[in-house]
Amino acid sequence: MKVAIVGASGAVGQEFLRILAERNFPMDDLVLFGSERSAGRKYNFKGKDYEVKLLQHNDDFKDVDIAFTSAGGGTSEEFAETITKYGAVMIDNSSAFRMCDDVPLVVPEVNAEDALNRPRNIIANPNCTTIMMVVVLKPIDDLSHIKKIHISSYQSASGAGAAAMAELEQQYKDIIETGKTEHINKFPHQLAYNVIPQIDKMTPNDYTKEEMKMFNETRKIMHSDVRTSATCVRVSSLRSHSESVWFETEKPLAVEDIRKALEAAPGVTVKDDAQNYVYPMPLESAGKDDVYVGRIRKDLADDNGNTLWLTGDQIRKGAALNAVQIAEYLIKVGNVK
Ligand code: 11C
Repeated sequence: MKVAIVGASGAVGQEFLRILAERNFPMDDLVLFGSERSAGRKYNFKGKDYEVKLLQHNDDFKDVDIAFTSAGGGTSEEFAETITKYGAVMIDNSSAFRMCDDVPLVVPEVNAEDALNRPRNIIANPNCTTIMMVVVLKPIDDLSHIKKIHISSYQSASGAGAAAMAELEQQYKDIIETGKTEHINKFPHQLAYNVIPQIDKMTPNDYTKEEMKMFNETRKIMHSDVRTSATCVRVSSLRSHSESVWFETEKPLAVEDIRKALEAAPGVTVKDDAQNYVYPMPLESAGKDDVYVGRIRKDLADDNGNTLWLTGDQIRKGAALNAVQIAEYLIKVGNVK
């Protein structure tokens, strides 16, 4: 089994290396790819150094079985054919193919089997905010169909990449030392000591692209007609996204039944004893695999509604871990070339 990582120097690329090693992913060889900026860098994987090769249109993917790509939508679009030409499965972290009819969009806890039907040999990894929400809502949807979702997200700097995390830290340092910061490149406004109610570009309906991803991707992954109305917000935590989620089910559900379903669900940890100050927070979920859930309670404004709070590591379950779990599933069912 030969594995390729495209975008090896990025925050998600680096997380791929950690997760593949940690999980002892069944592979014999590894090849790293990057842009001109990162080509030539070396990264250690299980005691051996690997040099990043320049991603080019050639036969470098001939022997590759699984390619994890995380180098932005433009690169994925440009190189998809080169990557998949000889039968490699491309598991893509960008938004380029997510809503294409001939590309499955997969969260293994929800719709693993969709990964088996991939006419272009591309499988799309959903947006991090969507992944974490559907992992938690799937076991509830199994109790009673979820018709509507309202969600407000609290997304960390990590969602905008490694350079954005560094920029947030620099902003705090600048402000503490000089009272102001000039470092505003990766976010549309200063993020330190602030929250920004815009992630990704605006669309004509006055929702952002990130908010529309939540609407569209949730329906595709859950095979559902659910309607999701989101406000996605950048906050100044460094790593791990959080979400406040209100959902309306066809039948009213008791909080205890929801809690039981979540306790039994794969990839979910319930941490819910708010009377004693126990609930999940991004500082704790950073670096962990599960999505953490708490504050489960009745919605006071909707008889068929409940509400909860969740938090999960955007770089792990929201990106690299989900992609690796898709690959593990394909290997388990013998569906790799
Ligand atoms: C963020 N969710 O937090 C974004 C990052 O569509 O894969 C991931 C964007 C995407 O900024």
